[in-house]
Amino acid sequence: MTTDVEGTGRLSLVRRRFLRSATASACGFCVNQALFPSGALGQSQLKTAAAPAFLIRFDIEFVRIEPGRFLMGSRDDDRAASDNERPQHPVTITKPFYLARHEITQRQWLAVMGESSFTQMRSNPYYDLPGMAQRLNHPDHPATVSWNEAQAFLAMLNQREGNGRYRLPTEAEWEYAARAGTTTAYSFGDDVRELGRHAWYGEDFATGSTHRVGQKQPNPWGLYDVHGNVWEWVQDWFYAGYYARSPTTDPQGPESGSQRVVRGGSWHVTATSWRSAFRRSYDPNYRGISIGFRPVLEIG
Ligand SMILES: [Ca+2]
Repeated sequence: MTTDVEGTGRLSLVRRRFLRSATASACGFCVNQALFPSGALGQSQLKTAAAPAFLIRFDIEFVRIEPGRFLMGSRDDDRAASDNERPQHPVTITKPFYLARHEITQRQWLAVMGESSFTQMRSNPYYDLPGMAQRLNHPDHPATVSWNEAQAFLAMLNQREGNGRYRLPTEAEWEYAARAGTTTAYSFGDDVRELGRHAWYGEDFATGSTHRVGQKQPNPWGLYDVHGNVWEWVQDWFYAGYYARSPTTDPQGPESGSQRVVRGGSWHVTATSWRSAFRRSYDPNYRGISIGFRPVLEIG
């Protein structure tokens, strides 16, 4: 059974649908048990065998990201860039890791947390616009939650697998995976006219909303909705001047702060950029209608 959910290639859409229907459950742990009836697959196998190119836990598909080196941020002569994206600096990611292929959906949130991601009041007043809640509330749309709520979700995964390997990506890991080896403004190049093929973006509040994940073109490493749909929380505190002092190896962000970083832009028009290097921040308690997350599963 485990060979069905791990491998060196990509899962076919048919296969993913089969897995989803075969493992549908209100309990994320039950999903895992269904997929791995002998218990928590993973810990021993991950230690003794080469980590596969992808795997599924809790009905979340993870893509293996190889270690490497990249230029983080934007060049000094990039007129589109904000000051907080400079200086561009080399960063080395020393360890492979898994990153969710999609933003966490409301269906996945419900399965793990046992309640809808929209149970709590929204920090964003636009949620109360006519029709907005109905447009946002769909099982395969992203869960829009606060940074602290994302931590609770990850703690639940860690509790259930008992290995402490689920977390948000660092800001450097996020940009490394989003760029996927590219040095251009977007993971598909520099031409903003191509953005609509890769991202849900720029919609108004009267008719727009999040969208079902995975409908646009993925980036070169097979990650969907890196640009747009929802902003994605990362682990780091935000500090505008951090790049001037950032370590060059596995940077973890500032040691303290008041806001957390979000990346990638979102579906609505007030997101001003969807570039790979663009940075923005929110209070970790902010629960909006356009910020979600995709988790990392560390390779032990
Ligand atoms: Ca996104």
